[in-house]
Amino acid sequence: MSFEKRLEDVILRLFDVQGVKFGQFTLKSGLVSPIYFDLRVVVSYPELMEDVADLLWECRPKDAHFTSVCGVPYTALPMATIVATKQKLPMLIRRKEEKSYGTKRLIEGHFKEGDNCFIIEDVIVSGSSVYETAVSLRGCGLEACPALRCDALRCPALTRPDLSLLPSLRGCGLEVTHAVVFMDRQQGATNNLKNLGVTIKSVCDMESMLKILLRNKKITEEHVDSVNRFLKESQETIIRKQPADGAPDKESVGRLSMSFGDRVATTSQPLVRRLLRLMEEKRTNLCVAADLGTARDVLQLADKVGPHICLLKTHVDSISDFTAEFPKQLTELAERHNFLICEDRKYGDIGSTSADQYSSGLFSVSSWAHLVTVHALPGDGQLTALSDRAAGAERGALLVAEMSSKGCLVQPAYTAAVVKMAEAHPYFACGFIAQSSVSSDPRFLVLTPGVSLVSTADGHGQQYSSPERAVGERGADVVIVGRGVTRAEDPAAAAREYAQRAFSAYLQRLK
Ligand code: 5BU
Repeated sequence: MSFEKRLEDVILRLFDVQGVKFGQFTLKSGLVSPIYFDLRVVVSYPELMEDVADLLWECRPKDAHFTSVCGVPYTALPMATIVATKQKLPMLIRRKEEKSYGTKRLIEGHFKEGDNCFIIEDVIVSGSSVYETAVSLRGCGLEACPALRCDALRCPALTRPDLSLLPSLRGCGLEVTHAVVFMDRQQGATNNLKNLGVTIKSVCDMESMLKILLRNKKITEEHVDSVNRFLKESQETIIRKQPADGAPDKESVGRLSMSFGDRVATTSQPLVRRLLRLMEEKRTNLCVAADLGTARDVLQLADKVGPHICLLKTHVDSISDFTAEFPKQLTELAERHNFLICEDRKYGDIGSTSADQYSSGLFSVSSWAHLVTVHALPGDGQLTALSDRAAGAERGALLVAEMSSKGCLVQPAYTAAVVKMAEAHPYFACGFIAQSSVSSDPRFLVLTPGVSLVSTADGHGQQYSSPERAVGERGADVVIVGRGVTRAEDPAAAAREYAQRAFSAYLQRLK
């Protein structure tokens, strides 16, 4: 029997056992809906339950390789169990009760770093339950992972998703890229989840279910009209966090409304995790652009501003007396003051050339810079080439999505394509250099240059705004300040002030 015929048969049987109801129903999101789709009933009808599970499995993305399956508790658990046993696919269970990641297990079942777990869910409205499950699966392993405290964190599993090549380190984060749901209520979940890095496939949506029920004279045109009216008015759902007591809280989940600390669990990219933690703990989201001409000056500046920054940005090819000693000393300062280093090299050539520039030559950037900036222009071959040269070290790239300079040629379509490229390479792309909130994905950092409290322009195209504007209005996570600090009479005091103002703006944004 064709998929469509089997779906029709399942929908009609579900209707007969009251899996579809019409009336007034308050959904988890607070919306009052004229229709309720309730897959919980299938546990009483084993054949129907098996048919639902079979349809779910058939809708999985055929080009992706999954190493485990996890049903969102509780309704989807039996269906995930059927899929797991029929397909001989290991299953994981996410505990619903545990709120924090602590020492108690949040995920039951055995898994290893980089395993790609495929989520099964019954119904999606905003997608928040799938999101919570994805966060647990992505983050839980890492929190529990002893590798976090040692060099094992550098396991290739976390830098490239090539599962077949992995050594067997236990306990790192799971990849979650796809979920299959039975019913998409067409209220924004697919888009919400896409922004969080989870692609959704659905067996059925409201529209096709209503068509089936109408065709078979189970419902009337009035039913269809009332559901369509409701759907039209309530398409823009947002994902809400669910506190332990079950009541939705007010905070929506997206980059701008999440704290740096909460975002740690949304990604398994080790450098992003480290920087988010550092920013939260050190209470700074300031990057100083150390644009000075000699190694001594850059090192002196780094020592002075070190206590106030999360990141130091360099242009090493502007340092007249660069030697291999410079990165060594800078690394010592970074460790002493707890900041990371970004070389603003803006690679932009074919992959092979950029990779050579990155990992060899006088500067040997890959050996010391945690982050590098990259133009997306050449295509993503450049990203994979750089990532290969990073050779499993804790490294990443920031993609230039927009520039601060007047007359910059970047167009919105280009920026959107840059964001897409990062989404396709989350193991190496850590975020963006941008002037606006180019992505709401909490896995990515947005860093904004062109910040100053003393100038509005520099006479050569640079355009400045304040830390408050950059963070509060434009959506920067990190502000990049160069001359506002380097040319200040007291660079340490200036850095302190920029850091305080940028971090206050971030705290204000969270409110
Ligand atoms: P300033 O002195 O605060 O203007 O320095 C800004 C730094 O950020 C400088 O190192 C630039 O190379 C860097 N930058 C920028 O200003 N604008 C951009 O769009 C990008 C980088 Br990308």
